[in-house]
Amino acid sequence: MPFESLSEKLQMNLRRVTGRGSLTENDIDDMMREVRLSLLEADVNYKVVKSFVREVKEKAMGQKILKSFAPGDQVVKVVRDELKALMGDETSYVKYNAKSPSVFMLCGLQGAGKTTHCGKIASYLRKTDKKSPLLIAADIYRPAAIEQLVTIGKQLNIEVFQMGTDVTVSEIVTEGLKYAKKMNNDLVIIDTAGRLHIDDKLMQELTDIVSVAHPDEILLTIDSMMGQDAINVITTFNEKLPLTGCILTKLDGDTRGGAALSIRYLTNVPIKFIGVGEKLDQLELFHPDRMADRILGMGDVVSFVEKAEASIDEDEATRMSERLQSGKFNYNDFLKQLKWIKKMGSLKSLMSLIPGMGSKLKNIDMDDKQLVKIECIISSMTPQERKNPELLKKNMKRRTRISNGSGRNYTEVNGLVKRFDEMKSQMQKMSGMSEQDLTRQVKSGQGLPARKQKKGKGKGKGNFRF
Ligand SMILES: Nc1nc2c(ncn2[C@@H]2O[C@H](COP(=O)(O)OP(=O)(O)OP(=O)(O)O)[C@@H](O)[C@H]2O)c(=O)[nH]1
Ligand SMILES: [Mg+2]
Repeated sequence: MPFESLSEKLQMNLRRVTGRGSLTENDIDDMMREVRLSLLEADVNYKVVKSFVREVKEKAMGQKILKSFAPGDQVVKVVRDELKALMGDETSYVKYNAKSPSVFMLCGLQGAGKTTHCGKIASYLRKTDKKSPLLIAADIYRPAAIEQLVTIGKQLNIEVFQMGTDVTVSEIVTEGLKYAKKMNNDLVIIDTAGRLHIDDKLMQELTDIVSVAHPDEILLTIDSMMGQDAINVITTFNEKLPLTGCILTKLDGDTRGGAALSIRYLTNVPIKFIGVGEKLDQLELFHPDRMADRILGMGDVVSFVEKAEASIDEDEATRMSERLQSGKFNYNDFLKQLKWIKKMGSLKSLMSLIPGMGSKLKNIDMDDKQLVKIECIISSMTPQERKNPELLKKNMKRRTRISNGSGRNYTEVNGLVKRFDEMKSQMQKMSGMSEQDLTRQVKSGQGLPARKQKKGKGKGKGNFRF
């Protein structure tokens, strides 16, 4: 698997910061030093690495992130987003001609995968876009090349147009296009000859085909095993031919994958497809976002941050965090937190993103039924009571009224008030506590706040109950 080693190393470095409630510039510097090394080892071009590291640092050091909730997780997301940006941000799809047929031409060095990918792409687009493709065999230097394309055509049940090896490629393409019109093929894919090195004769031939066929797509196949040399090949081809994209082949091999991360940034040629095996269905559209996720393998963290960003207003979150720390936290804030949690979906894993809770309460269990109960009880409080939790302390009359109004029994209301107070004071304490202190506290059996100690249950993680 390409990227395996890169992926492992990046994850190892990033896992160190995930879930962290606070990050310093030094932490980010240390992390980025390691990230830089991992990228260079994966054969990513040094210019690309340099720019990548600069961008990530700049964004990660931003006050907005350092001061936000779950800064560690947000840094992971910055890394993901920048990886994606390196690879072109958006998926780049093939473009068809309004006039039929659309013409695609594949070119590239010897053995890069042109002939195979003519078949793969034809079959892919027949399936996804209901195209009716015709393949043109324009590699006249090896008789075997034509046979290879014909065999692929037979396997896929796609017609191959060929005129042998005794005519010029321009003639073959001209006749092939006429044939496609006659047969109502709306997509023509031209297979061309490869060379060991780029030479003028090859380039001239390709230019001839371009002037005859006016291709809508000129796709360069690049063997991903080439590593950094790929950049030179693309640049040279692109000087002579207006490339519309490239196909990165053999990504299933033991390539380190660096080319995938360097091509777009250095050549501005988008990667449109990736070849992931010898079989004719082993072709994928290239999606920068999915590739970034595949490399990083930390979709969990990234999607938390995205969900949290979507459902929590950042200024509101900062205000909430300050209220918590200053002890002004009331039932309104609490209810707001619960609503955020609900909006975010899955509960337990998202606790760490709630402002003020940080990663410290990650291991607390709270089930969704509890939430509904709590919401009921708080909704039956008067606005004054919600704003000022003190009013409920030692006030049986108010609690009875709330119990009647919410349909929850008196003990439950009592429980909520008690736990709320405990939690509030514990959170205040914790906000000044380091992660180590907290671990020590949990290990020593003191437990986490608002936790009912039950022997043998939850392995010391505690249940968050009201
Ligand atoms: N593993 C793997 N092998 C591939 C892939 N694409 C092509 N190949 C293999 O690579 C070899 C060369 O592929 P071709 O399609 O013949 O390459 P070409 O560019 O047409 O080669 P020439 O016509 O000789 O220039 C074949 O054995 C293919 O099966 C891929 O994505 N993964
Ligand atoms: Mg070939």
